[in-house]
Amino acid sequence: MAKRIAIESTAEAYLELLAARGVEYLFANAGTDFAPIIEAYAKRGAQGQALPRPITVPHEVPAVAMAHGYAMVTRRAQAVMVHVIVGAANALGGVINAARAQVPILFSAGRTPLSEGGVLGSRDRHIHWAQESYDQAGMAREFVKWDYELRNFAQIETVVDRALAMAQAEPPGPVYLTLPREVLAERHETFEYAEPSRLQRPGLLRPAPADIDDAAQLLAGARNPIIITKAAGRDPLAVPALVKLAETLGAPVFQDPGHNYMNFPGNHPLHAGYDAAAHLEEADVILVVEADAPWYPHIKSPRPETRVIQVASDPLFSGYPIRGFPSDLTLGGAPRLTLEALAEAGARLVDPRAVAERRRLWETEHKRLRQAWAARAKAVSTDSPIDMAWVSRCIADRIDEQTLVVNEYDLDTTQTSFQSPGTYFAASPSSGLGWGLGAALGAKLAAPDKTLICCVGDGAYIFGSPTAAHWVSRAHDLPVLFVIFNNRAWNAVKRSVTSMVKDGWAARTGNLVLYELDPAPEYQMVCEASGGYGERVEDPAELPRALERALHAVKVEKRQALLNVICKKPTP
Ligand SMILES: Cc1ncc(C[n+]2csc(CCOP(=O)(O)OP(=O)(O)O)c2C)c(N)n1
Repeated sequence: MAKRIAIESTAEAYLELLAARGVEYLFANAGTDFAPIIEAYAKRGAQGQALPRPITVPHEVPAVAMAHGYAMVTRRAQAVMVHVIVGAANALGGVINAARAQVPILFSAGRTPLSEGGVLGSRDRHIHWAQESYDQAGMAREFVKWDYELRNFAQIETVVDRALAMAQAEPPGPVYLTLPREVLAERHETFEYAEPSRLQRPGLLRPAPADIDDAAQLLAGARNPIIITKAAGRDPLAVPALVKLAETLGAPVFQDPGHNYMNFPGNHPLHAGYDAAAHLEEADVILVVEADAPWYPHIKSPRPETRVIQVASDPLFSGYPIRGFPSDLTLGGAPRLTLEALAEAGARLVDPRAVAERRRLWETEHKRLRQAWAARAKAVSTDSPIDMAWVSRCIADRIDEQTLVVNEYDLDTTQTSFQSPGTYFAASPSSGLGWGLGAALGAKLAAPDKTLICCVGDGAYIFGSPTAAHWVSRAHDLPVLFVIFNNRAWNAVKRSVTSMVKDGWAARTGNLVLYELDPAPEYQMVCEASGGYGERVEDPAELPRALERALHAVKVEKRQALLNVICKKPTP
């Protein structure tokens, strides 16, 4: 059905269309390029017309991360708008994260005015010359599924609908739209568009039945099949399908250490922990589900005769220049549908006695692991400075079905046990630091009734533009509990030196540079400065009560909280 409305500018038509297409939020970090957008907000606000809610985010890193966090919870793309080339450059790390995590975002930036005079919106500030680049989208092009510059009013419906369909079609990802000021400012009186959109994105695809049969036969005939996954849970409905398949085969499911979604219930007897490498040699068939790097060939590989089946929305990880993992059977399409089909076909082929026998063995291994993990936390529970395993255990003890956890680095997932899909989210495989704070705020916006716990290293916290993030929390009423695992160091950097060269110069001399974060600020005061609850925690025995106090602030007082937990510092 065609809808016709009165408008005043292209910017107004753009906002009308975003709202009509279900974009609820515009995460924005503004500049002079925003003048027509801000004008249109004022006009439509005065007249009570529909708008994506404007969310000011005073740094681009949390702005993009908020859109990422919102979309990873809802699976719906929201809009981000930043200021021309400079804002886009600040945002780029977040765009890379969204691309590698397959999260849809309508990323946009103003474009400096095209004309030097004569048109409404023409250049009128000194910055308007230097802020032009030859190819504004070029800096992001490798990491977006589509980019375009809005050229005129007539194409706006096509451009917005194409942007949203491209971003949300499987596998999803960010798209990039640049918006020149004069085009946005152009005067118009009416706007007509189709409602609902005439450009619906494609539905989910499934592999051909013959490929499913081949894979099911391979899996059902295996003596020791194992499953490795990193991001199956990006689609919450892929989780029950994975459970069904694992049960059908009696096969263990290993989470990649960098898993960024809840993929498999933590208390399920076939949840086999995080170390598939230890079992690669025994496996005769490996099913890799949405895992970009299921093992590290430099350290350990499966036996050459082991058959590998890869299941993913984009099983070749086509954005990666080099990726050499074998795939004897490659199943594209929606993992949810592939896994269901494999479970169904596999059920007809398996030997139930062999399945029961394998399940018994893995169940024993599951219990052994859980006991070992619990014992480890207990063993360090009184250590001072605090051990990160103890912090993780204390947080895990306070996670209920109403809790969502965002983890950028230091929460030790051996201490946690998530049962429901969509309750745990970690950094993108690209790991551009600074994602956690914004992602947690975006997730809270998407799920206001949930309790959000955001776990970050002190390094990750600094990268997340904390003053901006805490400002957003207060300004937009998004109470989140932030827990800093404060080891006064970039341990990841330190570890990389000693794991690459075990007894090299750095290890022998103890002269390890570029990894320390001392002297550490009183991070809790940064949160307090934006009206939040802040506490520095040094006593391991006090940690459970400190968490209760912080959760009280978040849940009852409805304000953000930050625990600055002083952890063991890695030594050279
Ligand atoms: C934007 C960006 N810059 C640098 C890095 C490299 N890097 C990876 S981990 C890390 C340190 C993280 O420190 P912290 O959050 O304190 O966790 P820790 O390593 O101490 O456990 C750095 C600097 C990165 N991943 N992203």
